[in-house]
Amino acid sequence: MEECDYLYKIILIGDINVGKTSIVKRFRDGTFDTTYRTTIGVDFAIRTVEIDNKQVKLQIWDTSGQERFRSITTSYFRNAHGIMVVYDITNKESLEVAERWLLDVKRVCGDTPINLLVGNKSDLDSKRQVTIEEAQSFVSKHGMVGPVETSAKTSSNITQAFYNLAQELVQGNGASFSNSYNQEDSILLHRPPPPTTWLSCCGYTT
Ligand code: G3D
Ligand code: MG
Repeated sequence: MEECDYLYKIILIGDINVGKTSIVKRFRDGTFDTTYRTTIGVDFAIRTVEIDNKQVKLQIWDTSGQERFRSITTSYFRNAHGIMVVYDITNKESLEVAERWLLDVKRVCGDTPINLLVGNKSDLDSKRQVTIEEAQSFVSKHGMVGPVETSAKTSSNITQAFYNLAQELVQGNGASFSNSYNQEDSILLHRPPPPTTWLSCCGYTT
């Protein structure tokens, strides 16, 4: 089995329709499509990246922004190392919703996870409602990292956003693979990858 140096649990949170599923799909498969279904509760992706010569495995949880899944979703925050708080740069209200999710994270996890603010749909700059300065002040107010503006549609900054978060986690001396991998913490609504890939540490890269 291939070795990996770190494993981090990363959760994407934010309002419905900001592009969380599209971001995960773009990062995992390198594609953007408009035909997939609405996220039911929580979905799952995994990818290994190299940071400072270390193999860093990211276990990425894509949550639904729908209120009716809120209690399920918050149960996933437990043991998260990194959170991507996603809003849509063309929708000011989505930043306010992001703040509510962030407060949920703080309630469940305290200050343990590193929170990265991600403003998605940067390709729609002409419809922008949230300036980069507003995003920066949100970051300062909540002790986050970022902001990073992404577009799942054009792929702009998607990889960068995950690398930024992974880098922060590695530099923050995050948990090692053996310490952080606890399948007991997972409640799966969608099945994870098949067992052969699930069981191999860094073997599953797409
Ligand atoms: P969610 O998982 O946060 O609910 P989705 O969001 O990934 O399901 O995306 C919601 C809608 O926004 C989708 O449009 C999707 O195509 C679109 N979208 C996601 N990311 C981007 C982006 O970076 N730029 C643009 N222009 N659109 C994006 P539909 O029309 O299928 O509802
Ligand atoms: Mg979704």
